[in-house]
Amino acid sequence: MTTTIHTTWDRDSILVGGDWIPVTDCTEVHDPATESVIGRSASAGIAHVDAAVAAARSAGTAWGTSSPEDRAEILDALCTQLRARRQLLVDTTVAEVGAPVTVAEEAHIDLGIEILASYARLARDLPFRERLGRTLLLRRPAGVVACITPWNYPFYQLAAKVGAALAAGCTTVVKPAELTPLSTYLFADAAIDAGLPAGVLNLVPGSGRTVGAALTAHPGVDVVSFTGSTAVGRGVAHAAAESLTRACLELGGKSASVVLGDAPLPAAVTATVDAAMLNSGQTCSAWTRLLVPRTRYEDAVELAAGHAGTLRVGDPRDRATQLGPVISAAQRRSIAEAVDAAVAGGARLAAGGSGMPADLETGHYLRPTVLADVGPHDPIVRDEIFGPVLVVLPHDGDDDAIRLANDSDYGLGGAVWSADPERALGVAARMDTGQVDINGAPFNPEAPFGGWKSSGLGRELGRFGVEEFTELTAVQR
Ligand code: TXE
Repeated sequence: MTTTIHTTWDRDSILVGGDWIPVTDCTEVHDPATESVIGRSASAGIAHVDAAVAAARSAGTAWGTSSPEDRAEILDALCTQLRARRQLLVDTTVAEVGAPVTVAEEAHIDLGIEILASYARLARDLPFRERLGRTLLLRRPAGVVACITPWNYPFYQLAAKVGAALAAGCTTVVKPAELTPLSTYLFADAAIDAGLPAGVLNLVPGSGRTVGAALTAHPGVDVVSFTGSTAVGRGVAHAAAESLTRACLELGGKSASVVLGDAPLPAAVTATVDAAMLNSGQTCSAWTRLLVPRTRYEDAVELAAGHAGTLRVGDPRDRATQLGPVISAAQRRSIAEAVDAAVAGGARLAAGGSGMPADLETGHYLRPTVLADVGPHDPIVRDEIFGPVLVVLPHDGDDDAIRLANDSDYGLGGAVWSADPERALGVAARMDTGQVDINGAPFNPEAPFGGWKSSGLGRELGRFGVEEFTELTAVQR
């Protein structure tokens, strides 16, 4: 195994069938903190998509029939190669996402590599052949997986999709978000150095409307794995339905953190604020609705506002920074407009607001914002804002809290806080959502991740994530 680390952020090629092919169209990559150009990425066209899918199909025969142990070894080697590039991956994530360096380290890069390592374990442990009475059940690779990733956690999302696909024996065509393609190039470099056979991973950066749409509708693609907005996700599902291509969709969220009457309020509120503001609020499963007992409402608003006010916003390269900028000027504008509209509609601004932090002039920054006195039908309570914005609502007991938590188009994450673990579990079991954390339990990278309702279709991570990329053949004997 050799390790050749390409440190440049000037990447004008696509990866097809193991070859880097230069393309004429490129797009600039910007740093959301400095607003300056930091690099370049290739922008592929439709013909490149066709070539990438063809390369993935032709590599599929050998990769799909390789042993799970061989695939696990390559995944382990990929982790080793990525660890050798850890600092570069962190620097790249800070630069292209604007994530604070500590968040880039833990939540983007280390967690992404941990997830890949878990897929290596699963490739070894999963029953790809299983007896069911007289039947031998074969769990076989589904074929070519198109992985379309977003800009909020580009490396982590890529690891979650590609790792599962490779473990299952699928080949991949990857399209990163236009705003954040650079860490995906580093992933591809690492895959090559790890000895991943040519064509198993193909990389075609480019626009969603051309490359993304072409992949989604491509007859050579067997599964589309998409993370992004609910609006685009619906379009992906439509296009995939034409050819009955399987679509795994990880979309938006508006998750509730439910504080029950017996919960320690300060711990529950501060943890909810931290979760809502993680990655500048650009986390699909963020707890963006805080539901607290009506009798403790004012205390909760004060605690939330006080804690939000202590969070340090600024240069993502400073280790003391807790919130960096949001991804783009357009994203900043849409968040600020949502906050202004809420305030104009009668919401109380308990912390933050739509303006820039006083000490910052450049960069797409916002202050951590807490809004109170909002109603369950207000857009700020129903819509995914995807910025550092938390709303606080009162509830009148456990049943009412569950009703409010479930009164959402989304169902991705959630939390319950209580001094009584059984009571918390009873509430969690009635929340219509993909994941619920009780009393701040840590993230489990092997637990299924995905949504109910408009939050998507299918599950990522762990064995459930691998199974999304398999087909079943039941052999009767
Ligand atoms: O997402 P898009 P955007 C939400 C969040 C955010 C909003 C808009 O609320 O404010 O979406 O972000 C590709 N066919 N999330 O506009 O457009 C695109 O190139 C196929 C939540 O950036 O959905 C990118 O690679 N693909 C989310 C990916 O889809 C298409 C994370 C996501 O971009 C396409 C990101 C098409 N027609 C945004 N059009 C989460 N669930 O975490 C675009 N794409």
